[in-house]
Amino acid sequence: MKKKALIFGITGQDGSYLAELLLKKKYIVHGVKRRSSSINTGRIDHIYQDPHIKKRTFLLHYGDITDSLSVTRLIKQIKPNEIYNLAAQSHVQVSFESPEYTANADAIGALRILEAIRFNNLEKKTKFYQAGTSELYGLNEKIPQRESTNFHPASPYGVAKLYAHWITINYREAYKIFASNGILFNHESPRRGETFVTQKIVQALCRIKLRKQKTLYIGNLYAKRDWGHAKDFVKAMWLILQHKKPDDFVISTGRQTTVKNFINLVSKELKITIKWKGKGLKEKAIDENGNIIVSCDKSYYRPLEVNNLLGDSKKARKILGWKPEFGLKKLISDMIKSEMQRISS
Ligand code: NAP
Ligand code: F7E
Repeated sequence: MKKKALIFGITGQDGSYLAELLLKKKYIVHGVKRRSSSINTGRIDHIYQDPHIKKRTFLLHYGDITDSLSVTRLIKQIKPNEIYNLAAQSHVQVSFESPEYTANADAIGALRILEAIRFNNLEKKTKFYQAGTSELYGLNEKIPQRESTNFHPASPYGVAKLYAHWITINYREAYKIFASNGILFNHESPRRGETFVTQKIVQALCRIKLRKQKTLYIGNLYAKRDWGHAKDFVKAMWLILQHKKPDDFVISTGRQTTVKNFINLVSKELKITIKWKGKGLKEKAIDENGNIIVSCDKSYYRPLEVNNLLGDSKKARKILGWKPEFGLKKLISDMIKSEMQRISS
């Protein structure tokens, strides 16, 4: 019998790569998409339209993680072997502006799924993966951050994910559900949302290269992130649910880069020569002809910043045998290639 997986957040960056991975592994993949006023299936249309994937093995359902009835009904109908909860309001800065919605989706969303597993008596059948985040570490800058590092979230997003992390552990301990947390550090790809910093930088610099845009406006240049490729990270999600017992794992590359250096690397790859001048909000990158290529804009600064993230994924590497295949250079060249194709088409 084929295994059945249910992915909440199938239309997102990770949902789309995870669906591809599970279909390759011969799962029947059910995905939950939410109603939106414009089409939100751009990242998975190629799967749906692929003639090699029989319609019966990739099925989409309407639902919403803030709607208990739809969550419970879908889990009752599908009775999945594995549930991946990737659905979230995933933008840290937006969470300061929509804190209540972020809590409802990102914190209580996890609870709704866990309760639905229990309500439908699926504790022994259904494994649960919760999409945790390095944002849990927040203001704890003691690096590298690992499973035993104290959490100190620094945004409504981080605080909501902290609840989801602990409710996952609580349902594991109280009801013996196979429920695991992945604590994933930043991961990017050509399918990354356009308002996250890596994609924003790649898209802007590609457009500047092609003279379709003049300047990239950016926030804090000195935040440090441990950036990996989403393709590697969805493999870790699957491995976490294949482990013999439920547990929590940090997933990260173990390499750290500043936002400023990410801009330098993308510029170099695109052969845009830039020089940095000024300090603070007046810091700018200027090209050989004196054009301002990058300029700081206060509106992209957050009420509270997470400055220093660097993960130690030794546990996952040792126990799950996971390791990333993509380095930062390959990630950047993938993102640039895909953006250039997108612009030219
Ligand atoms: P993403 O691209 O923003 O995707 C989020 C997904 O959640 C989308 O499919 C979105 O649907 C869906 N969603 C949002 N609100 C929903 C709701 N109320 N009901 C149902 N679905 C809803 O995020 P991602 O980068 O793939 O990340 C996947 C998960 O991992 C998220 O939980 C995120 O918080 C977490 N995470 C991400 C990273 C990272 O660096 N990427 C690191 C650690 C943890 P629409 O397409 O309709 O918006
Ligand atoms: O910001 C700085 C910003 O929005 C990265 C989500 O997937 O990863 C992601 O959260 C850094 C921050 O990602 C701009 O202040 C500067 O320090 O790309 P980001 P994030 O906040 O790290 C974690 C692990 C998740 O779980 C989240 O779901 O870049 N930054 N200038 C900027 N950030 C943005 N977005 N836009 C700027 O213009």
